[in-house]
Amino acid sequence: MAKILITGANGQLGSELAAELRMIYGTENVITSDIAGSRHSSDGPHEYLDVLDLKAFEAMIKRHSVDQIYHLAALLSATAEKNIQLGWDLNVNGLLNVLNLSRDLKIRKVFWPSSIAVFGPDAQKILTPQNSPCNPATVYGISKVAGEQWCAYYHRKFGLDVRSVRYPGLIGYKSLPGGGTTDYAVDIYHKAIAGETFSCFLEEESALPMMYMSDAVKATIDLMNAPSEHLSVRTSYNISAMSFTPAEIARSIRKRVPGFSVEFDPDYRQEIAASWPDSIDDSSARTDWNWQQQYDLDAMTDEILDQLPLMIQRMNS
Ligand code: AKB
Repeated sequence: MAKILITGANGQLGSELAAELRMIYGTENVITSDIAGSRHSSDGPHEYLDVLDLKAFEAMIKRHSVDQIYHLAALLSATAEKNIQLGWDLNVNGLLNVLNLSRDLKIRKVFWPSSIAVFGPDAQKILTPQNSPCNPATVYGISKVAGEQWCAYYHRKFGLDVRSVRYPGLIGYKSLPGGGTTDYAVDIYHKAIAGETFSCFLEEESALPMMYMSDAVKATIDLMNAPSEHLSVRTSYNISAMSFTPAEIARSIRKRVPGFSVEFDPDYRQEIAASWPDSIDDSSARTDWNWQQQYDLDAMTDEILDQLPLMIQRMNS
């Protein structure tokens, strides 16, 4: 039976991925860790871990006989832009700790998230191909390009089975994101159900690739379960599900919440968004490990508008 460690598990992706992995592998076989938030979890084993603390990291892997790591601890794009040094340290040196420990302690499989942020203004904007130039305009993007190259290097040089996808913006209702440029697409649903006007920090027509959280969890698990010999990409796979502008998500919400209004007040995050692709070509993922999303924009909107009020009610009761 696998023994899995998730770093940065209190984040938006980590909390949902942990729940799914615990369903598959059993609660006790998935250890969650994080530097932020609660140091304990009633959902299963959880410990405090700073991934830059190599000794503590090594001790945790040994203590739990971990054989798979999902390394999610990172700063997202908007936060990294405000804290360049921490963005680099956490995103790159944290990953190097994972890669070195995984090689030395014979970890069987590693998952590490990259992002559409690896692409910059010179990449093809529409249906950006897997091998488009990676010349990012952000600290976060630079850290992801470096990370992809480190993953490919450790695979080539040491045979480490490290796998990765370039996530688009991830949208879920179970927890709030922190520090991303695509976060507006989560916040907008909260304002819609509260009956409030949403102030959007991106321009009305700023298109970005996006994905519903349950598709992101599915992609992660599908990739980790794929036979190693099927994987032709050892940097990171493009994956895609949908692409929309703030105006389009607002229209989708208005089908269910007719009076919903949005104002546009773009800030520094608009420049980050403008440097990223509008949409992504993910044919390598579809060919190599049968990637297939389940949600489009309206299906996602329906599910979030159904589930979010119930979740808020549960949290308040
Ligand atoms: C962000 O906005 O920083 C992330 C990402 C696209 O990687 N959601």
